[in-house]
Amino acid sequence: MQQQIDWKKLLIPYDNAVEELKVKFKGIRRELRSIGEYSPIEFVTGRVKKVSSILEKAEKLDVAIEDVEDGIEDIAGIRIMCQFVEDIYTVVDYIRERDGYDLDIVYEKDYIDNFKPSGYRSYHIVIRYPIQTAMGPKKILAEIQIRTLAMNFWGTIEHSLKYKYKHNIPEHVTERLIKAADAAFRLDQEMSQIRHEIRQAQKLFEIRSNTVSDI
Ligand code: 0O2
Repeated sequence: MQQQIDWKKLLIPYDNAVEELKVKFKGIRRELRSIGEYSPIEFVTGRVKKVSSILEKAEKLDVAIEDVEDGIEDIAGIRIMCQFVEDIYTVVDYIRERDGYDLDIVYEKDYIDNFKPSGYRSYHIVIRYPIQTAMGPKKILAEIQIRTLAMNFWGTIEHSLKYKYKHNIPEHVTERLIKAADAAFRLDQEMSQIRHEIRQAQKLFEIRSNTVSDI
């Protein structure tokens, strides 16, 4: 007989993990900017998967409901957005440096070098993250997705189209999406070529804004 799951209770540590991880990565940005350094992190978001999505994914992956905590790696997920592709790998290095300290890396998936047939690009790191619960310490799985703003723009739109078409996006839309993913990646490559100029301009603009707000 299928075990009754208390989803509210099960998801509390995941909620806490998402909040903690968001604070930690936003903290890196705040720290770097406060000392006048460039931050490879533009912004951070996070979410806990909805129960309906957990159940859907469990069915897709053939994971028993009582095994979802081990079988589904992205119940807790955070997304780190970067300006440039190079920044993604800087953030990956930050995370690798933390391996064994406040998180354990389980594995990494580079969907930038190996983009998906859909056109999806992003860097994924699955971690085990220690969390303190009222019942004691617990290590949960979480997925960190690191991507550029352009990759995020594409991913968000494709995700909503998948939702609209219930995963059966019409062929002509799929073809457009693949072209759009390539165009977004070309935009990232073009921006990378002039990233030093962009960064200098942003720094100047920031100094000017700070001076104006000081008046
Ligand atoms: P949600 O709503 O974002 O949580 P696979 O079976 O190998 O294709 P798998 O096992 O689900 O993929 O794991 P993977 O590759 O790590 O992908 C997990 C998450 O990456 C997805 O979660 C999405 O957030 C994102 N993702 C992966 N592929 C695509 C894609 O083609 N398009 C978009 N927009 N996002 C993608 P969920 O559970 O699918 O959705």
